[in-house]
Amino acid sequence: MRCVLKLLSLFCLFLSVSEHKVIIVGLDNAGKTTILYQFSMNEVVHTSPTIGSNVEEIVVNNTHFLMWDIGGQESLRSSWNTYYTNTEFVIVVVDSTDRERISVTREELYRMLAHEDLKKAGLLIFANKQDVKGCMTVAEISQSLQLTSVKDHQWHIQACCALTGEGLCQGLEWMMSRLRVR
Ligand code: G3D
Ligand code: MG
Repeated sequence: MRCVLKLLSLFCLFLSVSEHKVIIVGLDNAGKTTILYQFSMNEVVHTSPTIGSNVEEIVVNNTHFLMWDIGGQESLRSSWNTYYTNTEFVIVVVDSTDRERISVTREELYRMLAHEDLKKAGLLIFANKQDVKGCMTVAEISQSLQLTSVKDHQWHIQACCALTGEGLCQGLEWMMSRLRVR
């Protein structure tokens, strides 16, 4: 019996070590759900505004990510923190065409980074919709989000286009590289 329990706890440990929890946040319309489905199915799906959350398991080179796509409308943002426990990576999706609301993203970003449950989480920012002419560049978004002032979290910003999938793999690779150096 003791042996069975030990095996069971080792198995649980294995599961908890091999699966990494990721939350995908950002304002509504940023492209979160499109990104999640690109990761999970490699195809463009027709999304509708997410009420609550979607979750998918993504496996890359034997590394399992459990990705939660959380609704970004203003009314839902206050409940983001219910998803934070055990989160290893936060993916913030920015609509690079939405200059008006980048300051709202910044406020939400710093509110999140200050949260106790995300103290150790890595931060990946996707500058999405890079296919749209005249959109903000990675440099502009970094500056607006004041990323150089983020010292207590590992972070990376990646340009992408969720419609074609361009840039998404590089983002995942950064996450994998963070896991390797732990
Ligand atoms: P959300 O989950 O963050 O709210 P969605 O966002 O994934 O639902 O995407 C919102 C809209 O942006 C969708 O358009 C989607 O097709 C579009 N979109 C997502 N990524 C990109 C991108 O990289 N480039 C462009 N041009 N559009 C993108 P609709 O028209 O379906 O509302
Ligand atoms: Mg959505």
